Amino acid sequence: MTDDLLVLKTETDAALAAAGDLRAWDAVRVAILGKNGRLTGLLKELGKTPPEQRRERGAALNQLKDALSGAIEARRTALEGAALDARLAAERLDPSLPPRPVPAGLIHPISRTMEEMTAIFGAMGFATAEGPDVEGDWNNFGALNIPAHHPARADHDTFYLPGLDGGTPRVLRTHTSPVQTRTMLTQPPPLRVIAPGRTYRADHDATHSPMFHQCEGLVIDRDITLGHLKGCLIDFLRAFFGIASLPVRFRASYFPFTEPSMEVDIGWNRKTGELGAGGDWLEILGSGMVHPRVLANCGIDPREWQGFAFGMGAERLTMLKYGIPDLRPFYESDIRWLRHYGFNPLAPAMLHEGV
Ligand code: 2U9
Repeated sequence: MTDDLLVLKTETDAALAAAGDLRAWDAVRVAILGKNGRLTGLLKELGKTPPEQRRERGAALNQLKDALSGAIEARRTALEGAALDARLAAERLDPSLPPRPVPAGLIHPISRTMEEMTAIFGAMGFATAEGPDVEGDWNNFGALNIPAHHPARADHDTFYLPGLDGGTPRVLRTHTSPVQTRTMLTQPPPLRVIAPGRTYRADHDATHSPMFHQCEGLVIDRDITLGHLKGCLIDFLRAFFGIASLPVRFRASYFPFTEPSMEVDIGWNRKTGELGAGGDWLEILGSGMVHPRVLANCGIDPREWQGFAFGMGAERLTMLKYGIPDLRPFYESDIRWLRHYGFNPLAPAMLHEGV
């Protein structure tokens, strides 16, 4: 090998040895084998070599090219191995270490209320049922004895959506009642279900949100009476608010889907806002015996089966239970509000006495 080729070999070996990572290695590779690299330059000059020396020079250059390519590849393998070793060392896991305290998310108060309702009614034997937010007009209104021009429709401020294939308009459910409609149509009685979920009404001010949460309940069996309704709701309210002696009052009312219908009040102190005593009454939910026409609409013979139903707003119950004064922050995702009113997900909800 001529001197210039020996120099190139020595300098390349030194540069490769000095390249400490793959980026430096690649710079060496390009400087030698690249389009404008030193070896590439020598190969291009071969044509200018006098013909009598060309054969020998060509063989020497080829030999050097093989040697340099081999050295460059060997260095790459070594650097990649070292990089992998370093990564494995840096990322080593010790599964026996105790968990680090991670910043935990908090349970939204509405979720907490829905979980508590599910737990309390679940302990009384209620199953939880769910249904779609977008409903057919009949499931949301017709089945519930609210026909097309019934004045109760006006109270519901309904969001309408176009019908499928030009059919009747669909609605964003204005209550979770269509879940019970679906349950009655698909499951034979006796039934005991609650339907917690999102509901929608075109109403937006300080005390109304266009999306809110309800929990409704339905019991269908033989020989169900108003006494069952009263006992069930009194037990629920005392368990939910954690007040064993909470006063509960039933007041005659009207809903198209129940007959008779009753609104339910709990005792509180209007001045202090304290629940339980104080001589004042606060409306908290609605209820009634399922209207025979609703049973018949859903394929259940009202001469054989009776039932009761109830409905409550989760926001209202949550605000009263936790002393939350304003409805709007429920939906604003303000992290300071959530830190204040949220619940630790690792602390299970306590069931109060009476359940
Ligand atoms: C079927 C039959 C009967 C559900 C009921 C109420 C009374 C009621 C309101 C409470 C506050 C809605 O969120 S709110 O504005 N609900 O007063 N709901 S009885 O009755 C049904 C449901 C389904 C098949």
